[in-house]
Amino acid sequence: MNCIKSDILQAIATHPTIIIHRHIHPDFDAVCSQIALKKTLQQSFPEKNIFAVGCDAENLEWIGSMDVIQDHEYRDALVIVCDTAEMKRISDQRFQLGATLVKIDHHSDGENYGDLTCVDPSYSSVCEMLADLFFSYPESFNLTIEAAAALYAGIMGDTGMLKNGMAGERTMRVVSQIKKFSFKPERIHRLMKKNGTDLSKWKQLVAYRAQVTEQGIASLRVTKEMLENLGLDSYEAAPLIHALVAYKPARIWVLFIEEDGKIRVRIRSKTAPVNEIAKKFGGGGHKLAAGALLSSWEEADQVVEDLGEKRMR
Ligand SMILES: [Mn+2]
Repeated sequence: MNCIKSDILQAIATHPTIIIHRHIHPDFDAVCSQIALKKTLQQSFPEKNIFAVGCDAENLEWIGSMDVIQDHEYRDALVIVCDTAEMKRISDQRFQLGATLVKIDHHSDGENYGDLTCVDPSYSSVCEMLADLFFSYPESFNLTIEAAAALYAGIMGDTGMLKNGMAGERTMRVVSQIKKFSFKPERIHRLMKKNGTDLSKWKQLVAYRAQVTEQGIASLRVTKEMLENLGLDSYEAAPLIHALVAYKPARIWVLFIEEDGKIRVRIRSKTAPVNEIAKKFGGGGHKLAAGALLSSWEEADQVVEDLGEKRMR
């Protein structure tokens, strides 16, 4: 069924749990629409359970992180899929487990899926669609600064910073409404630029600083001091994991980044499952991509040691 804005609001209002998906290999609009919807629904419907799921997107983590949820959460849930034209491209195929499925997309040539299908190619982006929905029902939706910033980044992403011809009159109108929230566009522009696909800027750092153990575990430790020298914050340095995978041949890759007195670890693996070890250190994730927050560099050594033992078995 082709749906209108009020149908989306109705679907949201009548489900206790809402799980938001988007496509694999996410771009700005995919993750930004997902996070903006999650934050807005959390703020507007505090009694509901709201989750955003899908594969990790480290270079977009500054927008918001993904939730790791169990299958049973899908019972009675409304599943909303953002920015994804075809079902096979939906990240986390459990979207099918929900009670009701809604597609929100702006691609004209997609597949017709979902109990409700909201597709309108006249929008530049799904973020513009959501902004229009939120501003159409101000009594139902409460935006936060984080949600506004994510909507802004998603619109900037799909319109090429308003330069690629996708931005229309409505785009400009919602951008001006979003801008009433006091986020810093210059920070978003900087983060968008830094988190493009150009990994070559990290090549030397990986070459000089990464270590590989006999067991094939490549690790890179980014201290607070290194971050300062690089002029980055801990989120901006997250894409280093891609550079580590790209430039350091190994079986398992481990990136440690110091943040606020703790150490964020990201683990990627070619074949050996690594989520159990992430779980052991209070984290989680998927079989080949997991992470945790550690309290010391000694724990970081322990992670590398444990991964090495796993490899030997
Ligand atoms: Mn899009």
